[in-house]
Amino acid sequence: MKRFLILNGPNLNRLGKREPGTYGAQTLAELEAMIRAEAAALGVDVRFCQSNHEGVLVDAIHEAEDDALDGIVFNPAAYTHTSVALRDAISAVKLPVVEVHISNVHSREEFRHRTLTGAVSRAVISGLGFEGYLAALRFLAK
Ligand code: CA2
Repeated sequence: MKRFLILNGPNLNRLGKREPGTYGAQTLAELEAMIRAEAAALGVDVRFCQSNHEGVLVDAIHEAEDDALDGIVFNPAAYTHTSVALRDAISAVKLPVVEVHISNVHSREEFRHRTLTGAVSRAVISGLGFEGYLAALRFLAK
């Protein structure tokens, strides 16, 4: 059975609590339940990690490779636009990473248009809401 890491970056633990206009009204727990249901339908295994700390996210990427997972669905959140460390971590592993953003970063502030991590990811999905995570998982599961 293929195995995937669903990795979420800073502040995404606050989903559903503020800014519903940008990120929707559903919580991280509800997002994870949706992904679990999709994984069951696809016949794949998923594990989840959310952290507000850059180094923890770097370690999670390395561990996914060490554990021979088959890919990562990654929303680096604000680190998307700033983190050379996360970009290097993605480059340092062989497994495919699909970057997901709930909002369309290209229709927002200019500082969100640049994605350091997306440039070294297999693909970037932005603006499909929670559906983006499911689309990424479906792609990786093929
Ligand atoms: O659209 C996305 O998924 C983002 O990765 C979300 C990040 C943002 O910095 C990126 O530019 C785009 C922010 C996540 C913050 O999540 C919150 C959730 C609820 C309330 C406040 C923030």
